Amino acid sequence: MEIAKKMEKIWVVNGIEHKLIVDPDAFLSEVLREQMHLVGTKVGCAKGQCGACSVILDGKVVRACITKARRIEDYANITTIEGLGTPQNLHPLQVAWVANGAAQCGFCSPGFIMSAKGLLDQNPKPTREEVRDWFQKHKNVCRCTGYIPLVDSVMDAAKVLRGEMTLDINHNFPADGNIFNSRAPRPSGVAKVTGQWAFGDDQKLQLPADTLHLAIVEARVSHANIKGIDVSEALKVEGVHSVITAKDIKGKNRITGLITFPTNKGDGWDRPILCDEKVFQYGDAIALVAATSEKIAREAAELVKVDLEVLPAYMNAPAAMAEDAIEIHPGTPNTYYKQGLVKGDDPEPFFNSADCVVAEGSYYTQRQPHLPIEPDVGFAMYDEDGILRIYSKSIGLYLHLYMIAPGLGVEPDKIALIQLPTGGTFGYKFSPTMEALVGAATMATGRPCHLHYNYAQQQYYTGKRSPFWTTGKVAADKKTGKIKGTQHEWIVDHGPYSEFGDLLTLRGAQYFMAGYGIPNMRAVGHCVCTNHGWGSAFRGYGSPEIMFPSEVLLDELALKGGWDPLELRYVNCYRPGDTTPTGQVPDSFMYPEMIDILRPKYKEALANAKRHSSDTLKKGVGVAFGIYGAGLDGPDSAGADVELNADGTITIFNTWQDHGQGSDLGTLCFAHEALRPLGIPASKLKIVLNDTSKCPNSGPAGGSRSNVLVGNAIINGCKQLVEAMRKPDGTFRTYDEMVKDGLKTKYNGTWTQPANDCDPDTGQGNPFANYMYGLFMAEVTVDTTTGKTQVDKMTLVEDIGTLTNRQTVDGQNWGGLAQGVGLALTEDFEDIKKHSSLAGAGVPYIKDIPDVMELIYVDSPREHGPFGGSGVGEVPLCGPHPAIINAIANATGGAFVRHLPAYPEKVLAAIKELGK
Ligand code: MCN
Ligand code: FES
Ligand code: FES
Repeated sequence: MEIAKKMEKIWVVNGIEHKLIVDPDAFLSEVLREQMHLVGTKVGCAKGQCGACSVILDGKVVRACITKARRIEDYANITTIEGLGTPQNLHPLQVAWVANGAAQCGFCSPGFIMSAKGLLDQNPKPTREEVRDWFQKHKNVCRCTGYIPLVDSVMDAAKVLRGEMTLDINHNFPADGNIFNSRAPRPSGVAKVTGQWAFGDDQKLQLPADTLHLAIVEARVSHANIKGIDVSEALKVEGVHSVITAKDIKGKNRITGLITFPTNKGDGWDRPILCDEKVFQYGDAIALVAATSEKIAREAAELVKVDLEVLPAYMNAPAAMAEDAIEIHPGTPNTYYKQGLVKGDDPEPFFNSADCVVAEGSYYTQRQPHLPIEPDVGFAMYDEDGILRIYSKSIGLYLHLYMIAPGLGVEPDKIALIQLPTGGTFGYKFSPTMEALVGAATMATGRPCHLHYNYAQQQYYTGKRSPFWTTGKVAADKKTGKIKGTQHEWIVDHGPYSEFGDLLTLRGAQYFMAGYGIPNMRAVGHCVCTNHGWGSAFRGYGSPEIMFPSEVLLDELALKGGWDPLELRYVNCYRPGDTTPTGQVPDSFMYPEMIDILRPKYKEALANAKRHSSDTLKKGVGVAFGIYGAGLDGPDSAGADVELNADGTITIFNTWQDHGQGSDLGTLCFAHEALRPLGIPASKLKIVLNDTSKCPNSGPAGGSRSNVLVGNAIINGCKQLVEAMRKPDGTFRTYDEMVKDGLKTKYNGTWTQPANDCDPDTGQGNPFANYMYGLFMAEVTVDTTTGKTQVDKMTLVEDIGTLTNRQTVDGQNWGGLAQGVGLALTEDFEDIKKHSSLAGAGVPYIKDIPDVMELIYVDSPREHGPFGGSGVGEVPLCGPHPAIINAIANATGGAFVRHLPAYPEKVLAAIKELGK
């Protein structure tokens, strides 16, 4: 018999003495969360890299996930977020976090707030730089906010604590109560900053005692045939309930990839729920162990033996396209979708014309990892009506329902999907991840089943940004700089699963040279199946991948033609009479005005760069456009219900899924504005979001579509209700009068965007009703001895129509720009081992992100936007990386890094190349 030795500890937790029996090797985070149920302390990386678990131990900020219980002395004082403030009595740091919109998804918030408390206890009057140094030292990472509002909040809280200012959470709430187009804070703020917003792993501890915990039996190779699975040893482990394999799945055991175009050579049914015949990528789920705890399930999963015939693994597109490569999905060629672009005349004559300057180059954008701080999580259970309810971080609840139901073998009306409070997705949850796994486990066991990925699994078994390999050519009139024609070819490495691969490939036609009125364009793109991580949506979805070659190529053209890069853009940008690459009339023509706004700042930045460069520290300035359509292609639509309640309140129902961008606040803003005739205060509006059994289909929260699509649907529903309530004399019926007059009290609002699909051969069409436009400027310092680049400042001039909420939009932009810095310089998921942690994959810490990111919005209400608004979520990530690469080239006299990320060695190589 093995004796499980424990230890007695007496700790003072949040001011109260607790006698605890602990496992000496347990981490403080485990004791706090699992034994004391203090789930305000979040665990992200569990490796000491993200600071989500920061608490104060005897006056020092520590990361609880790497602090062993045995090392903590008796009578140690431990303060967690629960001991800092309560919803009724918030600490000034928590107040500032809410008032400044610093909690987006909120997963990092408790850790940051505890870390900041540790700083202010020591230094009541820190400078901004000292705050940044502190968060850097304590490894606090935020993936949503770009860090600026977090530093603002610490500075504000410090002033409050010093008695120099007062602040309450409604500091930014408009005096007239009209929240649309204001800086009102989001309703979920208080729950987030007190650690009470219960994420999926927090909810695990609240599930009934008969819940089973799952672990995945993972593929540890990238391509193989499965010859047999032996689960006998795993089943012998005490606490193991069952091991689920493909044989236990009732349906077709496939998740459909939803083919968009008939020209796709695959059928979309290529992703197994549990691998049956083949392994297609590292980390693939081969079986699930269900046990009484996650620990037991994980240990037993290691005992499952899988007999594999290992096959050659094609880890990038060129390898999978080689002539001797076998088909990854037998029967479907590895290159399975082709997209063309044919606009105007053949541009070839311009490439050979003496009147034109021609530039060309080959570029690569990497497999960027999303790096949310919260790893993937979810669970399933049967309710009393026999409905299989699946809870996850899904940002496409209805979409995923239809993608997984046939594979599981369950009728769509017998399954419901519900979104959990979500700690960021940045698009990876546009793909189903574990929904079908927890669903299959509950169907096989009849019990609630919970699954929690560790951070390595988050990295290798959720989708990534698909790498693009692009070659492009552009010809411009020698005298005027006017672009005459372009040609490009792009190859998409989409990993083994086809989902949305054809749609992603189309983006390569829609956004190459978007923003410029170019008459003649030719291009072809291919989508390729490989054995590296599967491709899923990532903020910008195709645009950052293709605008990188496009916007860097433009700077290469400027250098060759002797033009200033900003002025070359001014000459060519959209003006009335121009059309987009797909032949559509743009919905806004603000670029000339945006360039006029930026020009003086650009000139000043160039002058500064010249003035402050030294022999080895070279400063440079780069600009770029970034554009994205706010919607899914074609006649995309959304629904939202609006109901008048007996007590006079009004409830809005929709599935505007919340990554952290703030669908709660967005819903309230639109509803309040549309219901203004009723004079109802925002406090009388209720929201019911993100449960397919209660809310209509609002479509996925991807393509920055929700502000436009769901916003318009909410307005439509509210207008229907207002009209029904209106009496002939202009006053409004009460609930009782509506019932008496036989009128409905619940209305379904809908909206469909006026758009049509692009053609797979020519790429021509009017795919979106609303676009978002950005003009980016990066100021950088390049150390020419090490190749290291520091981004000193970002400026973004943006045209996104009317703002629904200024604080939300600022937060979206700072966060997106920060991810652009990572895309340009540090982030990748290429080496499966090295890149399977947050730090290993190059997540930007606070000192990697500039503290100055200036945002300027132009006034340009949209015809088809809700109260004039377009989207915002993705546009800030469409152009920062080419602006940074162009700035590096500007600093170094033309060293263009064409292969991302621009690691120091690549910058040095590009500088060396210049000398040749
Ligand atoms: N908004 C606004 N005014 C506008 C446009 C938008 O105030 N003119 C607000 C909206 O009300 C919403 C937010 O900005 O609260 C984003 O709106 P929108 O651009 O319509 O995008 P969605 O709501 O559809 O959200 C999805 C989008 C995408 S596609 C990704 S990826 C993304 C993102 O938003 N991932 C995010 N933002 C994120 N933010 C956080 N914190 N975490 C993520 O994972
Ligand atoms: Fe502890 Fe990341 S540092 S969870
Ligand atoms: Fe910081 Fe989402 S708010 S990670």
